[in-house]
Amino acid sequence: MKVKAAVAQAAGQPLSIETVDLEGPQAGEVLVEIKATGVCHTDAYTLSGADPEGLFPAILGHEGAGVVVEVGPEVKSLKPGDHVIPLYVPECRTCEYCLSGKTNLCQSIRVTQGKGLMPNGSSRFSLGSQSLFHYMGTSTFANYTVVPEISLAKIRKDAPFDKVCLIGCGVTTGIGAVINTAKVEPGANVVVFGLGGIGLNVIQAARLVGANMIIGVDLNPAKRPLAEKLGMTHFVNPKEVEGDLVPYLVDLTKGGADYSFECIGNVEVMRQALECCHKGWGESIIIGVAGAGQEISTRPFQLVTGRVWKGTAFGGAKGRTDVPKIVDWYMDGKIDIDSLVTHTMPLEKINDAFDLMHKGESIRSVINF
Ligand code: NAD
Ligand code: AHE
Ligand code: ZN
Repeated sequence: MKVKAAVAQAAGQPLSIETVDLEGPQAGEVLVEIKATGVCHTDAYTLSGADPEGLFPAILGHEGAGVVVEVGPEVKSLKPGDHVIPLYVPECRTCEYCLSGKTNLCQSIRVTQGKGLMPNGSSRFSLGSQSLFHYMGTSTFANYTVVPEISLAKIRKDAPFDKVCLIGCGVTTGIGAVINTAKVEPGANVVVFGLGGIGLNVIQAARLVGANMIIGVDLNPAKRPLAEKLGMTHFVNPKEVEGDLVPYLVDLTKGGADYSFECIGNVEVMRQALECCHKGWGESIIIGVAGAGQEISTRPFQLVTGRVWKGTAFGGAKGRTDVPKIVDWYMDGKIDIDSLVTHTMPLEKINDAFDLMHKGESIRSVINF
């Protein structure tokens, strides 16, 4: 079938809106009509050329929601008409990782997903004679996409696509990092570096679990009002701090953060996030994605004296199990997604979403198809 898609032809170039060909779903695959998709910083990261797994030409996008149109052979859990959120971390429920009880990182299709291909090693998208790569197993910057069955969370039908699409990445990542990865307890002091789509969800989850101080750190003061609305108790702009940021944060928290979260992708900030943690027990969670070749460093003494460095992908959430519950939380008014959608636009304007992100003017732009 012919579908409308934003194609990333090459690193560093704007997306081009094209009519591309999409083959029907093969065994274990599902054709989904995408109704809405958010634009996450990771899409910009891959488009920039900084992603070692970045492939071009590709159809990016991994924060979508839509409706099942057709299922391929052997698909058992979904049928046409079901409402779904595509998952860049699948949940097969049979691999060693899924069965371990220790991780959400299902590995059953990770190799082909990282190569921009469906599990059988081929692409469903093409433009003329050129095959196009899938992205993160989701490719939501198209009005129709083909996704493996194990990469789809079935959600309730009354949830609005243009809001719950953010549960496909930003919301689940930030909330899950607090609840699943850090397991922040009531009364904890939390420092959040980066107040974008991810950091704001860390903040609203920290409030939800009853954290005490929720300190937001961002170079952009325009991020402050929404962060306060979602639960931030203190704002720190590193440009306004006299001297080093780390001792400033240790003083502010009277000994250091119980938990810190890096939601930027900056390896220097990752070090600050670890080192502002409380001696003996403070845990720092890396969420931000750093560019190819970049590395983190600290004095090993920081870890010897009890600080803990962790990372999290998709907030440690098992998508098919946890995403429908997070949709319920939104529908029950427990979490705020509406405030995070600062801009909406049609697919034709998707490059504006990247411009707004780079200028620091948006939290999430949502593309409505
Ligand atoms: P965003 O662009 O919306 O937000 C980033 C924020 O960081 C901005 O508010 C910006 O002003 C601030 N910032 C930049 N440099 C800073 C600095 N040196 N000090 C303080 N603040 C600074 O991005 P986002 O969509 O929220 O994504 C954040 C990061 O999380 C990205 O690296 C993204 O790739 C990553 N991410 C990871 C996962 C995961 O599963 N681990 C999921 C989604 C996104
Ligand atoms: N491909 C990059 C890493 C990108 C990355 O870390 N992706 C996160 C999700 S970011 C969503 O906005 C993730 O889930 N990673 C786990 C995984 O298996 O990809 C690289 O460095 O190669
Ligand atoms: Zn994302």
